[in-house]
Amino acid sequence: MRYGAPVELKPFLQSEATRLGFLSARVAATAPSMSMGHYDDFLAAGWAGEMDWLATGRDARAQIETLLPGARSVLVMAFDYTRALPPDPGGLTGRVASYAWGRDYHNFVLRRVRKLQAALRTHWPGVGSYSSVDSRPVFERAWAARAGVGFVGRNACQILPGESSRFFLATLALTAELEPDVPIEDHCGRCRRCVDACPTGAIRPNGGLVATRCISYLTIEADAPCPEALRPLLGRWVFGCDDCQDVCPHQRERDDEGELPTNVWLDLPQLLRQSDEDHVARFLGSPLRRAAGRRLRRNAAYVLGNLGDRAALPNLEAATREGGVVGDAAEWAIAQIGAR
Ligand code: B12
Ligand code: SF4
Ligand code: SF4
Repeated sequence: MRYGAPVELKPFLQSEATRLGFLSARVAATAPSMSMGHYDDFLAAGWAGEMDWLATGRDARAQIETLLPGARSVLVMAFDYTRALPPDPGGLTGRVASYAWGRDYHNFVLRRVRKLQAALRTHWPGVGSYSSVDSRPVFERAWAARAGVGFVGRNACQILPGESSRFFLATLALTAELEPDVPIEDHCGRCRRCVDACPTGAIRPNGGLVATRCISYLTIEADAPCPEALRPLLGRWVFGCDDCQDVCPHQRERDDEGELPTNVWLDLPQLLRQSDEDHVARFLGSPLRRAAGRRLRRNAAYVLGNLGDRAALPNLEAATREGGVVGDAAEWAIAQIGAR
């Protein structure tokens, strides 16, 4: 058999993936091995910042066979999360990036991949598999690019031309050799909208993201205080950022039907007063739980400083007593408000 697996396996997996709600499911071959040039340059430039797990997981990303011995193919799936932005309530609120609204995608996307794995085990018990949704050392965007799920946008996102980049990636490495799909060509052309729109200048005009300048890194991943020069540029982002996707022409109209998503606009004084325990209880089952309580309190203080409203002063003054990164952020915010 040409591809070393029953020819029906690929269409079976693709139709199951569609039935499970995935927008796209395409195949990449594991050979030749993954080119790690961009990744190594990224690490060498120090753009991983505090995300040391990007360095420790580097070799597994280069050789998926270390995660699944005998891996021959990777099925790469896209799960759409496009939703319309609910109206801005104004006042002392901060905005959350759309990928983190509502329930935690790590759970509901992975659950679907596990169902696909169960179907695979039932019908093809001899085929080994290894799944990943964001939290394992798999080079997901590179597999997606190789499978042609989307093209690599200048903003570093995988983008389905004319459709969206608002989708999660899920991968299923397989020991079966499936017919690979082909990559899709660049669709950025001479567009530079994301480069111009990025508040912190994190997107390099010729590609590559300085992650340590990205608001998503600064608000979610970094424990350290945000460099002072970047704090005003956070604007109202309290968790993640969508600016480089919002301006991209490859976004279709967002569906605003159905229930309004939760955790879109957060009340900042409430966030600032929230203890670590309250944080864990409130954001159970939400991606917001990933940022420790103190990171969200710190971010809330930065955004309050940017809003410049004196009504925030009592909460900020109380937050200075916490000291550390939160106290520092609260003092900075008070000075910002005073300067106005
Ligand atoms: C670390 C990480 C981050 C970091 C660093 C992001 C980055 N660009 O490296 C931070 C915290 C900043 C981040 C932010 C976001 N992330 Co993130 N993140 C990851 C994670 C865990 C690893 C990414 C990684 O390996 N980075 C290292 C660099 C080298 O890799 P890369 O960007 O993936 O590289 C590709 C391209 O950028 C390109 N490239 C890299 N360098 C260069 C240089 C040149 C010159 C050229 C031409 C190309 C090029 O080649 C690579 C292969 O295609 C993945 C999940 C995973 N396990 O892979 C999710 C993942 C990439 N993130 C995701 C999401 C949703 C986001 C945010 C949109 C969240 C938000 N709204 O705040 C932002 C988007 C920011 C952006 N513009 O990229 C999705 C992306 C889905 C998609 N459609 O692309 C992923 C795949 C998670 C998932 N399973 O869905 N993220
Ligand atoms: S997510 Fe925001 S800060 Fe990060 S690259 Fe995109 S626009 Fe810039
Ligand atoms: S905004 Fe323009 S340059 Fe940036 S990713 Fe979209 S198409 Fe490419």
